[in-house]
Amino acid sequence: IFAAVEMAPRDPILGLNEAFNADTRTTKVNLGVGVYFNDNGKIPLLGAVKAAEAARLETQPPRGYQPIDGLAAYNKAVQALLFGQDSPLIANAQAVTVQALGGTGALKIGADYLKQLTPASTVYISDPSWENHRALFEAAGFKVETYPYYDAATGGVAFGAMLAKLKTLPAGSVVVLHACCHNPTGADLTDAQWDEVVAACREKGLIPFLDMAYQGFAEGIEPDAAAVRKFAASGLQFFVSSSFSKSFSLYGERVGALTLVTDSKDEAARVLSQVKRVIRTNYSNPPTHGGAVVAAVLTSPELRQQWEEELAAMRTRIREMRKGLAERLAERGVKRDLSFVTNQRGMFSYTGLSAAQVETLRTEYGIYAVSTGRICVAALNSRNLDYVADALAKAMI
Ligand code: PLP
Ligand code: TYF
Repeated sequence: IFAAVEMAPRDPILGLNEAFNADTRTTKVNLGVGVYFNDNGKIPLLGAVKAAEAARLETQPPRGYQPIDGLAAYNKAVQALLFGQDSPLIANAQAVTVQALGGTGALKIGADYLKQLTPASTVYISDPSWENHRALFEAAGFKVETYPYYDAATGGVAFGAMLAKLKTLPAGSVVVLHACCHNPTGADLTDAQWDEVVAACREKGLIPFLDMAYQGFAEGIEPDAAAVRKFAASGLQFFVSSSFSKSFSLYGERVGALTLVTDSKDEAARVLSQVKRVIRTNYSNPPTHGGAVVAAVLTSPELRQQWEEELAAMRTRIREMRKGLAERLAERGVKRDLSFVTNQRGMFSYTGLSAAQVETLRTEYGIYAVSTGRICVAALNSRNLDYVADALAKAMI
């Protein structure tokens, strides 16, 4: 049965890790995968997470099955992060949230459920987008197309072209939107632009699917939820996938959630029953630990405060690295306007480097970036910044 099986291509981002790990140069730098490293180049274990884990293990919790939709306290906390504690959507029980296996798992459950709801729809993702968006929705059976997004000339969003395209889409099209900290470009919409996107979704009868993988990495928990809040206030129905991989530094625990905003409590109950069926036939119910830890942090005033401070520290460090990189590139004679480096938000920057230049960075310097020119700014630190700036400046001049 396996004789004719062909080798599948490696994931363009996760595959880089293997090459990086095999590289023996001590100066190597991994700017490929989207992971936040601290200034010592380590994936942090947040103090709030450590405290919640210690408290949890102390009680030696039994390992029974979770409900199909996961931990209720967790799902409730996710809704408060997305919509704000006082949201009418929460008061009216109009939103359904299920715990999921990371943001990826949330997208997959959402995609599978959408395929049942609206099988003939086409899914539109940004050009460019996180590589896995296309693969996930295609795997769910959808045709996937793109809408214009990135303007290479400005390092910002090609908003006119994006909006014009959205306005041409047939009713019932699914539009995947990055709620903040766009991956891979770091270019986000302004509040006023989000208003126009919400209006276009309403006018054209589109199905918005917001992907929130970096809440807290741009401006803060509340401001980063601006797009989600605008959709929540619009009265439209929509999907949101949440990931806590980065914001809690819990990558391997697979902590995420899928939220569906419906029209009424009654509708929400029916939708939940169907989403549970999708989950049951995928993996039955989610794992316990990660969701329990995140719920414990979010529901304890002290741990929540500690987490917000730790998240702010990650956000601030990324900003400093952006500033440091832009300054060093300018000092090294790069003439191009570098404001895009500091204006782009979240973990990534789109450098404009070609695949060949990225290849040179790897072979000559042991600096790993995605072949599209995306670098993970959150992997820069005070020790590798000069080295990376030297190499990048040579490539950019
Ligand atoms: N969506 C986007 C835009 C991402 O960048 C990521 C990154 O990992 C994900 C979803 C997936 O999140 P997770 O790692 O929690 O599955
Ligand atoms: O874009 C990134 O680097 C992160 C991590 O299939 C990631 O989102 C990359 C690829 C992938 C899953 C996660």
